[in-house]
Amino acid sequence: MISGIEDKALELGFDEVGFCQADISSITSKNLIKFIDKGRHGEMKWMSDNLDRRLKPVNMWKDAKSAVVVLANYSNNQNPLHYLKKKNNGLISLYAKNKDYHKWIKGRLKNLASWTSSKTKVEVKVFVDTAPLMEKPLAESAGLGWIGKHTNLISKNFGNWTFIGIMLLNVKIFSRKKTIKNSCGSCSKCIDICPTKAFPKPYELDARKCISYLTIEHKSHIPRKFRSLLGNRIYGCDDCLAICPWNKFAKLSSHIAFLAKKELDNISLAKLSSIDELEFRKMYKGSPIKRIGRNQFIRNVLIAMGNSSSRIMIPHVLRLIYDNSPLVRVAAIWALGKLSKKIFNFEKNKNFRNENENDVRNEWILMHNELEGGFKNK
Ligand code: B12
Ligand code: SF4
Ligand code: SF4
Repeated sequence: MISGIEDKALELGFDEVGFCQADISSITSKNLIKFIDKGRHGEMKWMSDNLDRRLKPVNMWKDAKSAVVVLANYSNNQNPLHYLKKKNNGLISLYAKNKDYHKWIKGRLKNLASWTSSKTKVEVKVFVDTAPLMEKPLAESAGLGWIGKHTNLISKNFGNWTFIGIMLLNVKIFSRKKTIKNSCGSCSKCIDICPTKAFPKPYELDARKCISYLTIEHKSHIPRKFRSLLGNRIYGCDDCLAICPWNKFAKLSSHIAFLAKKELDNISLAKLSSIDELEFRKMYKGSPIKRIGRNQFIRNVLIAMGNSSSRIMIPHVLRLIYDNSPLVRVAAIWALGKLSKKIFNFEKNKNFRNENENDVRNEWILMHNELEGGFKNK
């Protein structure tokens, strides 16, 4: 049965397949509890809401006995670190430069599930990302790689650029691959490069500080202390993955769905800042970016504009001071303050009095204080 499932999964397009018990170690479960207790999941309330189910696969499906773990390689052969210097362009993380991987993986896993049930009497359930399952520890147990100090799975076939998907079975099958020894050694490149110091310790991440969380999962204003550190990253972050020396094993993905789509890659911030709701939905149809919505996306774009030190951004930022969304207005005020103190002061005098939203009024005050110290509330 194992080789049948493996062959079918590879035929469906997955790049690597492994098998393991549908269980995670008690240390892993304890670490997840510590992560939640410390509040490191931030606004991702779904992580604490379904904690019980997340702790063990059997808590989600009592008949689960083993797991088929699949990897999909999404390497673009690009080094995202090079794009950090292009400050007038928005940097989207590698995984989001084309189609939404959830759909890609789920479709194929469902196919694999139907095939497995039709060929055997086995019951199956499929999962990718959104389900309360700890995918990385399962992939590690299935012998597909090791969890590095940056907390992601590293594959000796594909480096850092893989997605994980899981299919649970109600029968016992055992891994044919040996677990892979952790090969991080004394390296600490991922910890050192992190712009927001999001790793309290190696192998531990405080999601609240991670740019991936701040730009994607965090729905309200980005805390002021992180804004400058975002640079031009407007959706996700790849720094800790990109610096990892094990990317020497990365190879170009064979899946067109994951290769960078030209019109989504490296786009001018000025151009992005002008898109409205309709254009946003059209532009990011089928991409994971669509899920954050236009306002949150423009919030991220504005923070990057503020970090660009480029005065050509000013007219675009100015227009967004009058946007309907307070989320956008706050980011626009911040960006304007970063780009021109003179124009900021002029606009503040014009707009502060008419602003009804407390968060936005507060941003005028805080930015003013940052630029001058003290604020006259006229
Ligand atoms: C929540 C989540 C996030 C959060 C938190 C990330 C994280 N490291 O947990 C945020 C939004 C920040 C995020 C970011 C990213 N994510 Co994400 N994410 C998830 C999700 C949904 C759950 C992960 C989870 O359970 N985290 C909870 C903590 C406890 O887990 P952990 O870090 O793995 O914890 C282990 C150790 O770090 C350690 N530990 C953790 N905390 C503590 C605390 C103490 C005190 C101790 C001692 C130990 C310890 O023990 C744990 C068990 O081994 C998974 C999908 C899934 N269902 O598994 C995808 C997933 C992990 N993400 C993925 C990706 C691709 C990313 C990004 C690269 C996207 C991007 N480019 O922006 C970044 C990478 C950032 C990073 N360095 O991790 C992939 C990773 C694939 C791979 N090869 O590993 C996954 C598996 C999705 C998928 N289906 O492919 N993600
Ligand atoms: S994804 Fe970026 S912000 Fe998040 S931990 Fe890695 S380097 Fe830090
Ligand atoms: S950069 Fe170094 S420490 Fe970090 S995951 Fe890669 S090998 Fe491990």
